[in-house]
Amino acid sequence: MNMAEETAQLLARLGVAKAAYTSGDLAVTSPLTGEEIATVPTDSPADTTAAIKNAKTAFSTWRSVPAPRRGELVRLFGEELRAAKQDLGRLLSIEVGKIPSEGEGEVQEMIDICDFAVGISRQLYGLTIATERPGHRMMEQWHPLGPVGVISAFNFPVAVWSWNTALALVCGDPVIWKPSEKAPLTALGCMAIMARALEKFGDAPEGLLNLVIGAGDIGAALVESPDVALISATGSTRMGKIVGPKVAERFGRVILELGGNNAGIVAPSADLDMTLRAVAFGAMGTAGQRCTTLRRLFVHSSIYDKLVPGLKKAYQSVSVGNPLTGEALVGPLIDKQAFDQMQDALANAKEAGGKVTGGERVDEGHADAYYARPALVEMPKHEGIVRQETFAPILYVIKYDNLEDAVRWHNEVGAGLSSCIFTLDMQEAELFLSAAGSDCGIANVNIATSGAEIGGAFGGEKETGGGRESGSDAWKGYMRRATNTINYSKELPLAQGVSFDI
Ligand code: UN1
Repeated sequence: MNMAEETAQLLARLGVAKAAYTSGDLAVTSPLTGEEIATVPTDSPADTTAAIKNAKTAFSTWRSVPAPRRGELVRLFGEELRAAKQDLGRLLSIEVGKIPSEGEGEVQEMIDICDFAVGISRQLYGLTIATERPGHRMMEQWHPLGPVGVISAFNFPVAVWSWNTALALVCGDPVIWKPSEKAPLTALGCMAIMARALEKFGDAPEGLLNLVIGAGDIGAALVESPDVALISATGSTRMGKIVGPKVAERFGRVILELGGNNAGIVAPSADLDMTLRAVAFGAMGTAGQRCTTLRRLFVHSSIYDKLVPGLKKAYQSVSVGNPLTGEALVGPLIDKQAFDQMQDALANAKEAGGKVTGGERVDEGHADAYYARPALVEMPKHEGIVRQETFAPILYVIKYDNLEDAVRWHNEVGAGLSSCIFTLDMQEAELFLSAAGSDCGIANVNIATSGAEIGGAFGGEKETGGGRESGSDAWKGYMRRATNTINYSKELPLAQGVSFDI
């Protein structure tokens, strides 16, 4: 069976109608081999406007469904995902090149957020607030916000949608999803899985969940519509710089999850064996294509020669190739453009005095598939290309002598997503986590930057966009807060002691 046939079989098993992947104008290729695996019909801006209208209508009823009942839909979706985990995971491997455990891991992340959101559906708490006026009560309520536009990227094509969707649904908001054009098949799979949950649920309004597939004009229709209360967008900082101001212009709300130039510090007391394994997954896992991928490593000079040779060996020996036909830990880059950007960055680093291990193309016998050996680059200084995110498996390594320098370099980049320190010294660990330490949305000790659990709020500062998704109280981003003051007395005392007797 060739890959197109397997893809068709998986999509059919997931419940996607044949016309949705056989009769379209958008060709979908697999990065594993570069071959075409499906064609998908695309939507127009007018289709997007229609989807927004449907979502708006759905909102008028969904917002009044009790939140725990809304949670029931998410619970059913989680059940359906459990049943479809293997098929959707496999489709993820084919469509975006993930190794099987990461493909299934992404689906597990979806299941986890469903469980989390079901719990949250009974915990949309507001505060009771002490009032200064006698015979009064003050409280806050959280109400549904409105339709949510989700714009997702190729690298976590379904998990990021599910973080947003599971929370949006329990919060009372319909969703319109624009997936990456590089990953429409897994999106179709998700909608088919959701359709089964909707059927079991019974009385959800039409237009609660919408999918629009296409290019930037579709995204623009979402971003510009005053009926889309919240835009949750994941992708490059360049994209965020366009989306952010456009939504701000109409006073819409955004959750932006943009670039990361994530770094780690390896201190003298670090457990080097553990550090090596953590760095290997953080920097080479998912072929360096996570927004949380470890991209810079500051290693104390006293242990540099103990850690870096071992790391180089790991870079030289890690298995790179098609993860579905072999045991590779590093799959392909998404496309030629990603490979070219990686090569440009490496050339640039070499010019600046960088010593490169790896980085070359690995021939898997497919002209249009781009496998690259991850690159470890020893850099003399924290300057130039090191300060830019390249969405590829490149790890820049730099020696440091005192922690203040390392923390300063750490924070000296545009993005502020994820960070880590490897140390057994609690003073160093606490300093790194303190207000004067890492400036990122995620800061870890003795684990690397990627692979966050859904229970924590996910997102980052500065050019990462400032949004928070997934766990903790990220649900508040999908609701509006109303402060209510109730006078149950027979008097009318004014706040701040103001008198206004007429
Ligand atoms: C992303 O790359 O957009 O922390 C999300 C992680 C995953 C999510 C990454 N849980 O690496």
